[in-house]
Amino acid sequence: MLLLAIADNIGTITLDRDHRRNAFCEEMVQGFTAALESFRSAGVRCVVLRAKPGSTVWSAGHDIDELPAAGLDPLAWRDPMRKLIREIELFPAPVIAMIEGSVWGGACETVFACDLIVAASDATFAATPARLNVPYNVGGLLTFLNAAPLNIAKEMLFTADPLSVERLCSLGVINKVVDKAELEAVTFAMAHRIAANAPLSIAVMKEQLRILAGAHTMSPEDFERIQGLRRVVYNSQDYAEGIRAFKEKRKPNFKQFPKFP
Ligand code: LCV
Ligand code: LCV
Repeated sequence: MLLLAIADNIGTITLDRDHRRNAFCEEMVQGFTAALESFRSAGVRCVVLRAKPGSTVWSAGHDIDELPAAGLDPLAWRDPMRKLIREIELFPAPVIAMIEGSVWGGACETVFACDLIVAASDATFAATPARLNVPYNVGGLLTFLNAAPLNIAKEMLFTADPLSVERLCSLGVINKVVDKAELEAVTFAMAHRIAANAPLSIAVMKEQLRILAGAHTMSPEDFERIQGLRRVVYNSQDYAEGIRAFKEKRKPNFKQFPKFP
């Protein structure tokens, strides 16, 4: 499900699960963990995360077939995508997301959790919890908030519409947008620049920025209220309907409305 390579202190992970549009399943995430471990032992100084050249879908996000039935938190701490995002954030060298094609759902957050994003000009990002009636989790929403202005995060999350990388780059969400023909050259040039600098200083600054970006206070009461509200969603009929509709390849018919202030 992943192709790995190391050259010039740069580790490359290529998503290779075309038949499921590179949806992230548990087995794929286990492969990520092993790959990053091998990169760490090899002293890799920069990681490039990419899809195969010419991909029209970079990743379809969380593997919907692995979402739990109603009643269980679909994005709990041990969920594979949550684990993947933590691994990217904790890896002691920069991870550059090299994007071509469309990016969906949890894959948007995965890319936003990377340190740098270089995208081909035809790429798009679509956040999809509202399309499936999934109650995104607090840490995940913070990743969106650290990547995009609040109103852009809301537009992505509430409309579930694909946003162009041109627009996201103009908003500072994406580092560089290039013609597809230059995507590899520009990405790896940046990776080489990083690999030529001091790995220790970069690793420590990356960890400091992770801690600073996550430094938000929240009262235990607020956290418990959020978890209670999320439970209403993943316990709902509409949660089951969202997943069923995807599997039946039809538009979901959401009927439920919030009964909380
Ligand atoms: C499992 C899939 C998937 C998939 N899982 O090809 O962010 S949250 O909260 O929403 C979070 C829970 C999350 O990330 O949920 C996943 C959100 N992702 C999506 O909503 C994208 C769902 N996929 C699509 O809209 C289409 O597959 C795209 C537009 C990505 C590609 O369309 P295309 O016509 O090229 P198919 O739809 O025909 O997909 C090929 C096969 O991959 C499966 C899909 O069911 C199909 O399987 P079959 O060949 O068995 O029919 N597939 C696609 N995405 N996320 N399976
Ligand atoms: C002492 C100097 C310096 C200098 N200190 O003229 O941000 S952090 O964490 O990195 C932080 C710790 C920090 O700010 O570190 C300093 C970072 N600065 C740099 O890396 C820039 C170093 N300097 C240069 O790259 C060049 O000096 C520039 C491009 C600024 C100017 O080049 P130019 O050819 O015009 P010289 O390099 O010939 O410098 C003239 C004299 O000033 C000294 C330099 O060693 C030289 O001394 P000598 O004439 O004795 O050879 N010098 C320059 N910068 N930051 N000394």
